[in-house]
Amino acid sequence: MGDADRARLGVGMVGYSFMGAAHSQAWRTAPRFFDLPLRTEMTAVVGRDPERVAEAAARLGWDSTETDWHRLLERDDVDLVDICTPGDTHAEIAIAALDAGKHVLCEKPLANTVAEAEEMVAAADRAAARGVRAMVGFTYRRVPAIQLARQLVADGRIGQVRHVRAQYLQDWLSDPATPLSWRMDKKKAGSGALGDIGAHIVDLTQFITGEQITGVTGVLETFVTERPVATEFAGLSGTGGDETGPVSVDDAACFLATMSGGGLGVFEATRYAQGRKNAIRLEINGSRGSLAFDFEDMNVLHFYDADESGATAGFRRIVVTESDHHAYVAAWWPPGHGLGYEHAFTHQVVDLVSAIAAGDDPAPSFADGLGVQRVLDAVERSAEKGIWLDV
Ligand code: SOE
Repeated sequence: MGDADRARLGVGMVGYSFMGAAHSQAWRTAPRFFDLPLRTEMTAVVGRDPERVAEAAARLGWDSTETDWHRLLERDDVDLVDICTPGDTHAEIAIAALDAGKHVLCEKPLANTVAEAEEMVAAADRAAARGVRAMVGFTYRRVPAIQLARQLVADGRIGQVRHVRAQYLQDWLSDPATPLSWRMDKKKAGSGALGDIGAHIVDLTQFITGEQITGVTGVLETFVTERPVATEFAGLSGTGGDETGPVSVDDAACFLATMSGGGLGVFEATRYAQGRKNAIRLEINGSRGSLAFDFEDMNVLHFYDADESGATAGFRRIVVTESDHHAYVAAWWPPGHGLGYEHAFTHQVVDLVSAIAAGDDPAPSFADGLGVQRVLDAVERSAEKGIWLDV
């Protein structure tokens, strides 16, 4: 399709740090590798400091800057607001944007509380009635191996799900000298490892199995309760001075879960797994087979088919890079050449833009985000009380 045939979709992004950079890369790359149904433009990026946002715009490829996100809602050349800010701002920006008729892509977790997430779902429902779309950014759904895992479960290849073992392991807080950032501040982030990375494995579990988590019992732990105040912080690292401040969120979260299909889940999210940088490890055991995935080897899915027997039966290592068979792969490289962290963000843009053009509600929806929020909330309440709780 030629550019002239496509309607324009102007994007305004709020925030330009780690997630903002990942989203910028996706907005830049998606139209270059995929035949998008709309002509996306990186219209404006928002940040409070005029010099820093100007530098970010030049570096990340945005056409203009604003220092107040409200301005995006007044601009006719902005059709979609992409929210890459800490969780305490999600509800206010998303609801205002949707009510102003702008499509919204919101980083995960959807909100800091269930109440905020419920208001966001109400705003998304109001907007959908006017053809305005909302999506929450659980990007790992768009890893080709995860898509294949979901397909195999849907096709009945592992039968009834009995066990889910889900871990999200990082180690960037292992050093007590790593300074404070918004991610360690409950007011800004809502929770720690639980909401930041635990949210991903909750979403992936529900996405792959097509089931819901129905009950949980959890424990949360903060191993280092006081850290240096940051003099600078970017991404997941920074430097601190002599002054220290409190860590008000969990460093690690572990919980057991019951699933709607009758299976059991064991979940672990931590920022203290030395040596594990971004290990999302999933193993699903069903009545007919098993699946295993590790994001640190993200182009591979392991599949065990219990119907096979004999000397060669065993886990099969599937390299998920075949353009004829694996989601998104055809737009990229020849077989075996592999994708990385940023590709899932590009796929997210592709799916969102396609849904907007088709007049469909994109997934994961704000309602999906609320579902995850309810699980996180139940884990927190259960950990506080030391009891089992229904979601
Ligand atoms: C930090 O733990 C983080 O950046 C998460 O916030 C992201 O969602 C994940 O993709 C990578 O790790």
